[in-house]
Parts: sequence; structure tokens; C-alpha cells
Amino acid sequence: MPGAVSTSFNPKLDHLEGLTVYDTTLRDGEQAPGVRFTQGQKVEIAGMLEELGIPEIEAGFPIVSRDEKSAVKEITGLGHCFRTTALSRIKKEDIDAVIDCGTDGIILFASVSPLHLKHKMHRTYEEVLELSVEAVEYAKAHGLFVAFSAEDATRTAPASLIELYKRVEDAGASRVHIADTVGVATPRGMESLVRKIRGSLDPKTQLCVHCHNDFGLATANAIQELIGGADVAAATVNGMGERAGNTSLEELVMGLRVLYDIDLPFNLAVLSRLSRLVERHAGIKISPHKPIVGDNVFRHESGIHVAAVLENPLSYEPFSPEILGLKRKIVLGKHSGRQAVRAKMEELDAFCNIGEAEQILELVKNGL
Ligand code: HCA
Repeated sequence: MPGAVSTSFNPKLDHLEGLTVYDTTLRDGEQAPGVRFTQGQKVEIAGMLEELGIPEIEAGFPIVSRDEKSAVKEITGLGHCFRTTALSRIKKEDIDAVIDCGTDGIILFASVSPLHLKHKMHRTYEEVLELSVEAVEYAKAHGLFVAFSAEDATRTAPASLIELYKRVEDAGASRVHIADTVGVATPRGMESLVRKIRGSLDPKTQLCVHCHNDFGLATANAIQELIGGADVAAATVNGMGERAGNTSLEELVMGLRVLYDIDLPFNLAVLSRLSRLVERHAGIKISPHKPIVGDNVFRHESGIHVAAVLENPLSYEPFSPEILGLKRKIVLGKHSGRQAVRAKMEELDAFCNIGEAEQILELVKNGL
């Protein structure tokens, strides 16, 4: 990729070319405690997601409230280029609420993990299978694209998961989701689970992964699952979501692009603007260290780094900030060297010779 150094030790993954990333900022992202986007903010975020070139968004969870439903309806009615879906439990009233919104599709979710069967679903395994099949058939009969998510899939016996997926697949689900609901999967574990499930599904059924970041592994897990044979990964802007959040859209997109050379049809220059928009509307400040979009990602202070960056930025950057429409910054501080002082002076349209740079550096390092 121009503006990035090739990472020759990562395998070439031609089989990933047809994969899809979809965005769930307006649904799972907004489930971050304390976040409430206004309808206007949701419309604005959806508009920028379209500018990014996202092929699908999960626009909300219509049964949650009147406002939520109204926002999903409005976004759907705007006729964006992306496919719209909305979340629903395996309950008729939830499905009806989605149907009312006019989305292209629905994401039905239910859990058969022992913990969830007992403490959340309050149903037997067989009952959940039955209700899931009925829900899929009902949604399908209303012309929706149907995705079915097994919540807490990573704490569910693979045999039970496979049985559930096969039942909903037979009932008409076009996509099944592996939800790592509490973020306990590891990349190796996820890859092996995906391979197992992929091998049991009809090749036409899409496999999607939805990862949480409780151990900081959501992006790595999503990538490893795609490597293992998943077709679709869900993500949120800034990785926002419940607890430690979800797979971050910008990390996933840039990771696939730069590390694996997968050219998804995204307008990458939109990513950082989108991140700032969501940061502002969510009222959640992103860390300066946040990969891809954090303030420090293209700021350099250390003298050794700055000297090399001034010669060739890729010495200490994995890709150029210009790809994201950003600019690199040189920061003066206790780690700076003379080169940084001279570069900073140039940036200010001033000039200093080596001797003056040394004097300025002395002041920067040891105070005025
Ligand atoms: C939730 C449900 C879900 C569903 C994921 C999916 C999860 O707990 O809110 O759409 O596949 O994380 O299990 O977001």
C-alpha cells in the first residue's frame, strides 16, 4: 500500500478479499453506559458512515424506546447506499417493531450458553431452539434479510451452537453470528471455533463475528476469525460499546488494509473525522493512545525517533497520517534532539543554526 511499509512477515490472505465489515455504533456502540445519541446525531453519524463507504449498518434496537424506533425508521427512510438492519430478541413484538421500521434486515439474538439459559433466557435449550426457529421463520416471511446471533457463543458448547445454527439456517437465516459477548475469546480459540462452525454450515450461509474488548483482543479476534473463514465482522467507531467496548472499526479497517493488504472499498480519509464526530456526540473522550485515531498516533518527541522520521517518516510510523487525512506533529520536550528544534522552527517559518538549536534545546530540556 502506498504510504505504508509492507509487513512481509504477515501471510498473504487472498481468500479475505470478499469479506464485509458492518457498523453497529448506533446499536451496540450506543449501549455504552450513559450514551444517548439524539436522532439528529444518529442521522449525522449514519451519513458519515455512508461517506466512509460502509456496506451495512445496524441502526438500532427498535423495541428499546419510541425514540430509538423513530431514529431507525428515519435512517432507513433516507435511502442510504448501505444495507440497514436492526436488533431483535426472538419475540414477536420485537420483530414487529423492526418490520415497522422498514429495514432491509434483522439481527435476531438468543443464547444457549448454560449461564444465559439459566440466568437470562429462563428457558431450556430445546425451548430456545424452537423459539429461534419460529422467530427466523416469522421475520423471513416478512421479507427481511435474517441474521441470527448466538449470544455468549464463546461460553457455549460448540455442539450446541452448531445445532442452533443449523436449525436457524434451515429456517431461513442467511447469516449466523458468533457473539463473544463478554470478550473471553483468544485469537487462536476464535479461529478454531470459526473453522469448526464454518465446516458445519451451508457454504451459502454467511458467518459473522461480533467481538467485545474485555481483554483488549476484540480487533485481533475479529481479524483471526476472518482468517479462519468468517465472512463478516461487526465493529463500532472508536470501539465504543458495553464495558470495554467492541472491535474498533478504524482498527479493523486499517489492520486489514495495512497488515494484510486487503483493499476494502472504504474512503479511509473519513475515518478520523468519523471518530471525532462519534467522540463528540457520545461525550466519550478517546485516549491519546487509541490506535489509528488517538492524538499521539502521529506525534513524535523522542530525539532518536524524530531524527529518523524527518528523514523518512515510515522509520517510526506503520503508515502515513495523510492516508487518514491527518498530519504528523513534532513535539518538543525532555526527549527532544537538535533536529526536532530545527524542524519546529521551520514549521514556524523561522530559522536557527546548530548553535541556536542547542541553546533552545537546553531550555526545553532543563526549563527556562
Ligand atoms: C448484546 C447482544 C450482542 C449481539 C451481537 C450480535 C452481543 O448483548 O447486546 O449482533 O451478533 O454482544 O452478544 O451485542
